[in-house]
Amino acid sequence: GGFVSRLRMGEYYSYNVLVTWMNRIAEHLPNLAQTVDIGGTTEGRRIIGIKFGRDAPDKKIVVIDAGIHSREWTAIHTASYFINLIVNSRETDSQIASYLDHLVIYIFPVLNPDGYEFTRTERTNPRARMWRKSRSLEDCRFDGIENACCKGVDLNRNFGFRWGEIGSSHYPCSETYHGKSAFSEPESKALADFLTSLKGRLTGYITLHAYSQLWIYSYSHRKNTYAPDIADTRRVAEKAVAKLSSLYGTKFNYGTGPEIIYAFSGGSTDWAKETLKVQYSYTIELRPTYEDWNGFVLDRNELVPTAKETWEGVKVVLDEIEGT
Ligand code: ING
Ligand code: ZN
Repeated sequence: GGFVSRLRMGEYYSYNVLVTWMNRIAEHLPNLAQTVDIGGTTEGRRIIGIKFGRDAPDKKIVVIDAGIHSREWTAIHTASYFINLIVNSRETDSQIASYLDHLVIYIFPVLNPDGYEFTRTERTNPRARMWRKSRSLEDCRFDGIENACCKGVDLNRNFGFRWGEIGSSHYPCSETYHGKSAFSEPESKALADFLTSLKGRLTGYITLHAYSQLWIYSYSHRKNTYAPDIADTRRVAEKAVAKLSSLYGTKFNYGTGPEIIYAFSGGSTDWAKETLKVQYSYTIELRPTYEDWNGFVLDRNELVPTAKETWEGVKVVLDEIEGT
């Protein structure tokens, strides 16, 4: 059959299907896209993303990722939706055409493919769908009763800014285990090394999570601690959530972690802001609100609207970067 760049949206796909799809896009549209491999995972998978836009030394770069937490399938769907939209609307949507002319955009739909495949395929453990961490090999620590050993590191607690300070755990069996040391995990190290290689041109870094309807900026380890350009960061966040709401009325809060959800450290966006001085470094928590008890499992008919409204917000950031 012919080349089909369009993936049917509103559904979940295996990591293999997503990678095969990205490779086909790159193969058939070499002037539009290339795939990138930033490193391997604990279980030996490759972390693959797609790069849009012709590279040039003066072009600003935006990186969007999802799936650092495996159970957050809606984020993975949203990143896939962005890829699908860029590929299939590039000739009909002048705004997307303009982004492709002026920017370089990387999208990594699944940063933690080991965890994602575990949530998809593990049948004997009924809690596997709710797995958040990587699938790193067991670490052990005495918990007061016994030497407790567990697999998996919370990759969004493993980055090297204020690592282990707050909102994470040194117990390997915890959901928010921060790992043995900063960047002890191949997945977080791969992303950090990749982002570092873009230094100077990396102007936007957006990581998609679920859930709580939040637009989070730096810094999240302590209240009233900001980067010097906080006024601009806040202005763009406010604008983005307003634009996002305009589609279906979905309300997002914006602020730092301790302002709107909880203090935590070792996440990717604070590290990118502090170490790489990324102008727009945002963590987005998609639908639903935190009041939903089972927000990782979204009704399928909400998947496309979730992605669409998020794209409205992301476009605000892209427009700022394109215009600056
Ligand atoms: N939420 C983020 C987490 O890593 C977060 C929350 C991100 C808080 C950034 C503050 C700053 O815990 C999810 N859903 O993973
Ligand atoms: Zn998350």
